[in-house]
Amino acid sequence: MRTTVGIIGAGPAGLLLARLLNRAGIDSVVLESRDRAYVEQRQRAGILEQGTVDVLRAAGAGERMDREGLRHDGIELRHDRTRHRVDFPALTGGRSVTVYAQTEVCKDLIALQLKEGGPLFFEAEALAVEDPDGDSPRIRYRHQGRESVLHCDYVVGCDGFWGVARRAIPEELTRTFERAYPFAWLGILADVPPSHDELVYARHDRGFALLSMRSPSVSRLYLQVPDGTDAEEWSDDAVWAELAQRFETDDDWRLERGPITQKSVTPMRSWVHEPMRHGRLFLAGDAAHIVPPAGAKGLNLAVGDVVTFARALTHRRDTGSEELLDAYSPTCLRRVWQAERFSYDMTTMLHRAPDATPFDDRIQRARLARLASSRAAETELAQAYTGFPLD
Ligand code: RFL
Ligand code: PHB
Repeated sequence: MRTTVGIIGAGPAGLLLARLLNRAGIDSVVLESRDRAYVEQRQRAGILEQGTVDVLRAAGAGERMDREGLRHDGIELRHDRTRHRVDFPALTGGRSVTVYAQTEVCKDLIALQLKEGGPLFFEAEALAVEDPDGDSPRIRYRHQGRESVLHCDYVVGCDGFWGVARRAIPEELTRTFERAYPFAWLGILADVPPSHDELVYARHDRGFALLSMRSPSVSRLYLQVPDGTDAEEWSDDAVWAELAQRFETDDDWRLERGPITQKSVTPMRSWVHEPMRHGRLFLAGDAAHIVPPAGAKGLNLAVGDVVTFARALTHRRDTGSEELLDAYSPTCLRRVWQAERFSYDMTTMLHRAPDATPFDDRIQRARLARLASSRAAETELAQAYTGFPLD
């Protein structure tokens, strides 16, 4: 088989890339190792930046998002039983975010790809990328028990943190930057209307908690737990009791409880792989960078990468110029590092490290107090949360 762009991975990065290329008249083939149901049900991100919403809409993938997505004009920061709302449009000249789950983005893009796009193979595992710096790189893959080769003009590794694409880049040409955190998130889905109409990020001496949602009737909540925690260690009652303590306020706000339908633990890391390109192999999304989820940036970064690649390749086709393809890695990395910085700031401001000293606690409180009293500090958070520009 032969194609212009071989895409490894059908997460948000790979699926959106296939859609953008299809709209530009460039053919592609997507190889995904898991089955369709798995990809459509994997619970992950929930927040789309304004720019992500605009991209999905322009790609003709925004119809259900516009109907069912929830526009959010702010978040609440909570600590020491006090509440402070950050008003995004007022601080950013009208920008907001949208609550629309990654599962739904993927379902919409898969349906469009199967209807209008090029081939998308599930249960097709890429084994290796070969000859990435030659004129015609290849993806060796296994599908339905048989090994085959996909010949490409370009390969884009959208295969996430555990993927194989980046292994094709000689180690001596790469550098990775990493920060591991000594805690994780226990995430739950619950059949109960969200207890607040906007997201609540809470700092508490017992640890961080986040109130989010999937719809007007389904809540998504997270608790900071020690690294290595098994979700089964936590009974439903224990989860609700802990959440209630961490969200407690001095007013009459109450946490509504309901049946928990899913429980899982997510480890936390900051990680960047440089460069994001080697010859005709490009990396996009979690294959090249991971952020801790407190900044809600992972999916939005993946979108930024594939928009940058699709533009660069379209420019190459239309003008013959390699200029934008050559700029791919530095262009993406500028935005990636801003998101890394913001995600690190949110994580360290809100989570309690096991070895936190009284000094660290005071600094966290001072950072939160600064946000509640300085428009400049709030503006910085609002701009970063609603999204860094794509260019
Ligand atoms: P994905 O989604 O991991 O997709 C990679 C795909 O590649 C496939 N694959 C292979 N396919 C073929 N051959 C191989 N050898 C393959 N190896 C892997 C995999 O099966 C998979 O389908 O990466 P992508 O597309 O780069 O998307 C990145 C996002 O998924 C990720 O950054 C976000 O989910 C991060 N994230 C959040 N991001 C946000 O923007 N806002 C949020 O609110 C947010 N919350 C979160 C999050 C991530 C979380 N977890 C679980 C890590 C909350 C959580 C709890
Ligand atoms: C989510 O709804 O899953 C979510 C929201 C905000 C975050 C992380 C996750 O910062």
